[in-house]
Amino acid sequence: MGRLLEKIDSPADLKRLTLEELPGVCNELRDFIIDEVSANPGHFGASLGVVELTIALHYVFNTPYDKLIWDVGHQAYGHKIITGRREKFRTNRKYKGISGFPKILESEYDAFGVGHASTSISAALGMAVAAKLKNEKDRNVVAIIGDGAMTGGMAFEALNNAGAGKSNLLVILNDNNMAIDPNVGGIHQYLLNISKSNAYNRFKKDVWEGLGKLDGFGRKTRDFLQKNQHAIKNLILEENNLFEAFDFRYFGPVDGHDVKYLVKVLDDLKNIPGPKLLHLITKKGKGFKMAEINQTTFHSPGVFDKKTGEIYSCDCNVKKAPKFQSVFGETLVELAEQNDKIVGITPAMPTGCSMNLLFNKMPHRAFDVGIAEQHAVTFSAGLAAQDLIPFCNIYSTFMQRAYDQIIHDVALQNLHVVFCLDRGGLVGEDGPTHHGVFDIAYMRSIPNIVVSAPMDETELRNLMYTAQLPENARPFSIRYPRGCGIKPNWKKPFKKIEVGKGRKLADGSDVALVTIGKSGVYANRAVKSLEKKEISAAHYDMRFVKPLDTELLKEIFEKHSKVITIEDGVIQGGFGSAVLEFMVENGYTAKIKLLGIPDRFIEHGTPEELYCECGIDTHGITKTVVKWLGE
Ligand SMILES: Cc1ncc(C[n+]2csc(CCOP(=O)(O)OP(=O)(O)O)c2C)c(N)n1
Repeated sequence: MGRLLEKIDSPADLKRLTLEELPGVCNELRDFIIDEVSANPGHFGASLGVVELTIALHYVFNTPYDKLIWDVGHQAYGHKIITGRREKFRTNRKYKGISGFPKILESEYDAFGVGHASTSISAALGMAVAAKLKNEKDRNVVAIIGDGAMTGGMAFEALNNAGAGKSNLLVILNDNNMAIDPNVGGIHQYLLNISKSNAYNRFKKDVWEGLGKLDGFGRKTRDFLQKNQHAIKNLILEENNLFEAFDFRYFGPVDGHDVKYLVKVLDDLKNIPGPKLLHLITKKGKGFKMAEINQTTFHSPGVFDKKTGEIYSCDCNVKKAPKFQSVFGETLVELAEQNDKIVGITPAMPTGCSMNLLFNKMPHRAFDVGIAEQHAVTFSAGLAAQDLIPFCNIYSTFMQRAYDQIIHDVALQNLHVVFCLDRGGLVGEDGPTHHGVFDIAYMRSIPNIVVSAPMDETELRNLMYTAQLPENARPFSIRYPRGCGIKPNWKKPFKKIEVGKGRKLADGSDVALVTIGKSGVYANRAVKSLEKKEISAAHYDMRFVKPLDTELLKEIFEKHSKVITIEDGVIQGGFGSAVLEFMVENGYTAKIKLLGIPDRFIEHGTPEELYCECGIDTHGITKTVVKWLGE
């Protein structure tokens, strides 16, 4: 580790350095991130892109009294490292280690917990208003938001609100031209245009730098800006500046990799009242060549060689079974080839969910709508209202954003939208902000909708096929987990699955294991390990949470006096609850146990560690059965 960084245990240590030493600290911080993340995987390119900004922010602002709110938070590794977590950083994203995202409970420097995009300006505005109400006039509040996160509606709701309120708030727009995949849409184009516009460069040169030369970006600049608001505003309005239209003062674009210049700029902005937006141009992956070139892959690359950038892939046993994500992507292309009504919609996750396969094959039938889950759902509803069949793929956790749209725009009108909920269940290292554990519960309470979860990739393929058939022209949700399935030979001819029909996978007499989705894989293995203990367990994979297979449930409750439901979603209101409701309503009196995610937030760790913690892996299920039968 570099000699400067090793002495930085808090921002106070950073502040002891001279301005001239800051580029050196940036180099060391960058090297540290490369060393650590190449060996202990996590988000990568985004943190490299904000190294200079991170150093400048903590150098200029009085953190933790001043509040920094990082949008999404995947870019905050540098922030964590210089705010007392350098040593702990080797536990980043590990079970019981520090979180990969800012988290209030982890550090006083983490002003706000994040993980989902586009929340920073709202939260920062809340804090700025609170500071005003509490008469804390000297408190600065800064939101740092990427151009990707800026495509989310919430960011604009907050800009709209903040501009009207005149609160002291600085929004830093970290514009690297990328989300995970290349950024899309009108805002993206607008930002590109302003960063290239001569008028803005002239503004920067004449007004900003010119004044800076006079007084080092100090008091005179501020006085000038305050006195000449009108003139400056006019200069900007000539260009119809979007942020000025929200009553923000716009500054930029500025090179986000010039740390000394950033310090000067931030120092000036600190004392200018009202809502301000500083537009920085940065490069995602800055300083690591492969990450600069291949920005999507190096968003979160896994373990890699820190010299060559070679990625040691393997979060998946490729030889045995493909990822659910690849199965989704390939199946969507196959179905789209057969049915020209099918279109694909993703809110900014084409690579993550593998819809990029459809983008490559049929770009006119695939839509990346930006980080805009609510819009993605209602946009899909519009397509469906005109007789197309949208496959709207949204990660389970991000679908939480679009709950009203599912109800109001899709289900109420009984439109034929196929929701593919990726990353269902415990996702692992991303932790509680990203676990997809609520969807079964939140989907099953909605009328009209089919709620399904395949146990393996063949089932996923067949459910996708089933969902687009004309006879199933209604809202249809298919949730599946991250990672690999279990079947090497999944690509068989499509087979229709009857909606609301489950299946019996094993006969048994001592207990019935009733599962949904991938939990069936663990239960299946548990049945075998129970056999060795001379316990005879039946196993039913229900496939559908809604409509439930009532015939199969009748069989289960008639044959079994002990029933265990297993799901990788929340127990409250989930699949087990549905089975329990059925049991009570139909007068059955079996002893029933509901296994699933308990009523608390599950932290981060490997999926195996977390499934074990919740007792829903093979070992946990086996243990529960043995104990229960022994009671
Ligand atoms: C609501 C929501 N949808 C999707 C994501 C997944 N996601 C994480 S980072 C990211 C891209 C963010 O782009 P940007 O804000 O520009 O930051 P950058 O990575 O480019 O620094 C996306 C889509 C998310 N975190 N939250």
